[in-house]
Amino acid sequence: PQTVYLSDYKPFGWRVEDVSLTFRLAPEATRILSRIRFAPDPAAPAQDFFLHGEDVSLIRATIDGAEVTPEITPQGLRCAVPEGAFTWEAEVEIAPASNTALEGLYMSGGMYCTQCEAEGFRKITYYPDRPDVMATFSVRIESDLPVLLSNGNPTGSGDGWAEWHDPWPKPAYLFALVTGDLRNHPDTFTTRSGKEVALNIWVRPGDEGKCAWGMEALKKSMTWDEEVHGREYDLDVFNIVAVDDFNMGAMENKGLNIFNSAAVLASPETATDANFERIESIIAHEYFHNWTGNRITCRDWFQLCLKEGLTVFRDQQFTSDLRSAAVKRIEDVAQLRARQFPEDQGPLAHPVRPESFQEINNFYTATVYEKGAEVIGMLKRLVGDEAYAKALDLYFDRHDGDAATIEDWLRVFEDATGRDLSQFKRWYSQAGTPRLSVEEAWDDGTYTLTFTQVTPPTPGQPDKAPQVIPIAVGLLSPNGDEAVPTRMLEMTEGKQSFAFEGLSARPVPSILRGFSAPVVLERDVPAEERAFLLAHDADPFNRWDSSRSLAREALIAMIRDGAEPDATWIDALGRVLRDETLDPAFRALMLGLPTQAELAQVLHEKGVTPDPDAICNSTEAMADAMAKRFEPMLDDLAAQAQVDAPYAPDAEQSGKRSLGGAVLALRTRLDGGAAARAQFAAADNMTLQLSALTCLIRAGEARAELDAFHDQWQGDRLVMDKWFGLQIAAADPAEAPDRAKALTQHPAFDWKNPNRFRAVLGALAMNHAGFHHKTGAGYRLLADWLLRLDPLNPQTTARMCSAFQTWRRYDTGRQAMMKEQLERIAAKDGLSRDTSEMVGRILS
Ligand code: DPP
Ligand code: ZN
Repeated sequence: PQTVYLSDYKPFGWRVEDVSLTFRLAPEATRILSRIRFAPDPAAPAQDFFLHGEDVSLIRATIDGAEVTPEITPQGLRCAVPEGAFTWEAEVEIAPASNTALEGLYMSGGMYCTQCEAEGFRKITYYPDRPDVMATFSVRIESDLPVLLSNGNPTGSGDGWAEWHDPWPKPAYLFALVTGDLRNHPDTFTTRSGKEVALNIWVRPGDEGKCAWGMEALKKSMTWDEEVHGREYDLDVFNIVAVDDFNMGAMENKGLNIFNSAAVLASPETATDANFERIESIIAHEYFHNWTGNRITCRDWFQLCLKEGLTVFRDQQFTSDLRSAAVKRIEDVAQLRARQFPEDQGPLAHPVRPESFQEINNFYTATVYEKGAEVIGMLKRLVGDEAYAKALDLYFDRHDGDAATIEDWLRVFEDATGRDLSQFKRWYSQAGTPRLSVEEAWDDGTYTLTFTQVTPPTPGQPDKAPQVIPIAVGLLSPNGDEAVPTRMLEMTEGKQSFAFEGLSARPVPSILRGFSAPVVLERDVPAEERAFLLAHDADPFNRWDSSRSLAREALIAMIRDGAEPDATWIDALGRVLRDETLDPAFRALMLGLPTQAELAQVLHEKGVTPDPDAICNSTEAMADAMAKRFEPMLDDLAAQAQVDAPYAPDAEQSGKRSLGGAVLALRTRLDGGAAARAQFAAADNMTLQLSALTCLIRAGEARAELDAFHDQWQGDRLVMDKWFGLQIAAADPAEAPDRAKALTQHPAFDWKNPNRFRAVLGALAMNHAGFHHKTGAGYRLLADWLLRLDPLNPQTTARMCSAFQTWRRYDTGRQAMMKEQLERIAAKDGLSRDTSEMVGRILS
């Protein structure tokens, strides 16, 4: 396969003035007529006229009305063209019903839908399918299905047809079309300049009752972007469609967002609090793309983080404004450490702005998205909130309508603030997680912190230069008061000291408050000092992190040295739990132990080979010790977690329910499942039902409840995904591979549906000790299914190969077994470009 390099970027050579498309839809033979006006790009004239096109049959093509015979390749076509402007017309045929890759135009549950990001439009017709070619689109859809949707505003419709026009120039990856027998959940929104926008959520018949939350989230997002960034919506209508078969979460097509149904449909009976929160943030994310992504798009796919990092950062801010900022930050950092750190410290490590790829779909990663958002957070911390707002205004002013680059983005900040960001830019070009170590000195009223940063080598990048690291530090007095409030230290060198003067006593430092930079902080902090910070730190993130670190260290001592659970930490945690002034959601987070994968990650960072069974056993023993120790206060905590009002998925109620869930998990270790069984029987919402079921599965006591749950929910696809996933994710590791294997034989295991496939095989990969079962059964099962899915759906297959990315850190026996499976996949004839790139990188 061919490798594409950032450094090879060249403009297309023509501008596209206008595109008009006619779709005559039929499952096996859809005809698409295109009429495209091309004009030479005076800034970048080119010789070679090449249009992308894959899996499309050309019926005929004309230039200015005269028939032409282009040279067709598997990637597209080449054609001789006139010197000036010209009109290209083509008729092609495609087969949406046979499109199992879910990229381009495909069918799902009787409806037609599209997914064009990143390079799916070329499977619809011949076109310069690159984000820097922007054009206005007019679309005519001919079909006898009742609902016919495309981008922009509706311009006409009649029996069996509809027409749409999108006045905003856009790249082809934002094109969308949906046709089906759909039901509508309508609403309206009036923008602050008084324009009325029709809002619709379109779903399959029967799902109408699951749209209200998504609609509320959409209206909140529209208001937030007006209030915070002055960004208004710019069309007469905003459509969202829920689709069952979808490779990702959702897609920000202009005026026609298409969502995985799991990322939009919710009702209290069928969705958990966590589902509701996730839906709210994905709706916001896709809506925010209207400005950061659509009005300002990316010049090429290497700039993906320009829209994704920024839009994730925006949706994170939205959630922290609507809910609890402290809780949101803790959740985001926990996710970053769980998903991005392993990527950044393994064979798949790549810069936030990658410099080469074979298949761009493999770069929709935690690094581009989540680390990309962290980089923007750092920029905001370094320049300050006011300058950040000013720079964003300038970005929207200067680049509206552009296909922009990271250089453009940074120049806006340089121009708005006068700062030189050339060193900051290394965050975009250097892969790997910097490690930050700290030494402290105390001398006569002056306290000095000396930091050293080291970024380990990553594939293709043996040497790293120092990065700018904003380090938020506060100092506590011995009595726990804030002696020096949070100060943003700006580290620019490999080793650098910062002094705090005029202190009356040696302080205790709280370092990297709010997780001010995506680094690993390496500091051997005495347990008493962590316990002190756990009790007194004014920064909620660091308070949580102190507890997390204590738990981590206690668990590592158990895993490595067979130590007993650390009673000192458990007692310190108990004092926090008893503090009723603290948000229940925060207390629930404090009760959560590090995941087993995180412990494996930390052991690896310490140079220790992780033993999945020991990690699992120690975690169990720790949770048992916590349950015993906290037993006297469980009743009180459960009472504080009680919700008396009607169900609402807001921050307050969901915080209480998550504390209640954590308490129930502890209680189940003491009562054999009695309380969980009662909660399961009485539950009138999915959060309570599922938290009870999880406890029972972990206790090995869930047979009857799993059957009851199945019977109750077998008609609901999204709830059945939970039924499949949970009994694997929460299974006893010794049984997880067999359980997963048995479920792949279940009649409802529709493996061609990405949600169902992930529910089973993804859940197996999430059961750390189960996936790493010493027989290798977990590895074999996953590889079997990846091999089976690859010819149908390369994108989802490739994404799930990352379960193997940490293979080198385990013992030689497990390494050999994982390697064998990876090599078995790599050796498969006709393996997709997606999967072959992923497996190749993982093995390299
Ligand atoms: N651009 C989509 C999103 O992140 C993913 N295809 O919203
Ligand atoms: Zn996005």
